[in-house]
Amino acid sequence: MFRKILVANRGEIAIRVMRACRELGVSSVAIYSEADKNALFANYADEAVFVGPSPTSQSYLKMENIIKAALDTGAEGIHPGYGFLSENPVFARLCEENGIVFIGPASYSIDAMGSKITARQTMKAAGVPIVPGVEKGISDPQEVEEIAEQVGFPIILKPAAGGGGIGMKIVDGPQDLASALSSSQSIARSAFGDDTVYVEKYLPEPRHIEFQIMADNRGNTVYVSERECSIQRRHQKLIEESPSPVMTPELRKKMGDIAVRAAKAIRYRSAGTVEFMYSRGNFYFLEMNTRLQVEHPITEMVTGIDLAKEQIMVASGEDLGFSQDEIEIRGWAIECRINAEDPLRDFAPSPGKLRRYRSPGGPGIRVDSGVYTGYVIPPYYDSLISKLVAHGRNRAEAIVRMQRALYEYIIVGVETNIAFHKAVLRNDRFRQGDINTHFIKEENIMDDVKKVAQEDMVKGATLASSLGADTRKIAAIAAAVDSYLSATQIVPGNSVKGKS
Ligand code: MV4
Repeated sequence: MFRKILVANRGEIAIRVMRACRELGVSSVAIYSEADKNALFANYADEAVFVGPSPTSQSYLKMENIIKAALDTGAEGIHPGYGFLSENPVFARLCEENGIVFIGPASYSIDAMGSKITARQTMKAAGVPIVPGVEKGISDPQEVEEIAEQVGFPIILKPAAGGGGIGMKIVDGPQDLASALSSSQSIARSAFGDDTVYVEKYLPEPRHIEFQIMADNRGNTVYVSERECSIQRRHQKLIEESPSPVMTPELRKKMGDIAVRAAKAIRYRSAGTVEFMYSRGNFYFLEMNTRLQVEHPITEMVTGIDLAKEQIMVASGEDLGFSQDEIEIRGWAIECRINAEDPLRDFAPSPGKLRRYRSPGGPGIRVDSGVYTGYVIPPYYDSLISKLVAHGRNRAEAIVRMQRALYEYIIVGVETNIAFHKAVLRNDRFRQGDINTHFIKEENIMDDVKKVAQEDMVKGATLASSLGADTRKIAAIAAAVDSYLSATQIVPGNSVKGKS
């Protein structure tokens, strides 16, 4: 086992990994930027190394500084968390070259999943079902049209070097092909420096279901249940749950075995996630993420497996601590990503000082966060305040527990997306588990977000009044809120337009 690990990340995931280190008796080293000098994670670690005068995310991308920090402190391993350098094969190789263990997969595996086209080729060769389409870059509209005639419209164009939906174009017929292709290529060129685009059959109303993989150095590879991540807005996941409402034991085994086959095809080691698109009873490989994901806590809550500790143990050379048959799913877990964003202003980031912060607790609640009362959320990084996780015996109990936890959450000083989560959790279709990746638009969730915000405001004013606060002031606040909300008209497409 390692004596010391450097965590090359920030915020909640840095603390999450440091907690795993502490439980394993491993000393932890934080790296921090100017903007994070008062952050909780930097103070939680046993040691902290300043790596960035620049208060931007560049500090967490400067490979040489991070390697130097590890060598100077004697850290034998580096855990990259998610984002930043977590899926950068150059960094993984740099660690290896400096005799530092990259706590994740071998750089070969990261390379293999880096390009969406080579990933599709590799998966197809391994017998993993992929979406009908082609496994090479296309640049000629005529060629795209021939493929579309084969697989049938609608099709979707995807940048090979991309991800997260950037540059994707859904094409309903030949008349839109040429313009869609050139648009997708130019977005890919500017966003990824590579205009290679490939084609897939467009799947109607797909669900995003992903399988957690855990593998050791000797090839022991298991799937650690699945997660449903269909509640997403502009490709940003907002609510995830495990297990998936659509899963059956038979389908779980079928998809899980395919996910293991995908991992073995690239000699995977460590924690990873195989993403599938599920549509009308069929499932298809979408991509594989070669990192520990944001939403890993829901898997930990239903299986009892500590994925961050398993990653560290496997990276230190130990075999997996369990076999496939020993993995059991107990109950249900839901995660809400609590972001400092204003849902009434098109989810605009809302950095700033947390004047008051009190996180929920009680039965079945886990809060992974890196903030505290008085902390200033910087504008340079993602807007994640916390991951609020609720576990129950079944989905209904997990939902009502999450609603109770959201009611308890006190965050004063920045806007948050809590009203969004309340709106989804009270939606009948959501409560029936009938969701897909277009759910937010199909259910006009944003209209209900406004109602939730107004209800909360009235409840707050009523409570304040019953506690003896000055009712005149409350009336003035309520009037001001009303005029603000009426000024922000929610229009289709979730864009919020103030009155001209
Ligand atoms: C798809 C798809 C339908 N058919 N692929 C890929 C990235 C992921 N975040 C969403 N992606 C999709 N891939 C096929 N063959 C539907 C989605 C998708 C989506 C695509 C474009 C615009 C918005 C979307 C929202 C959810 C899912």
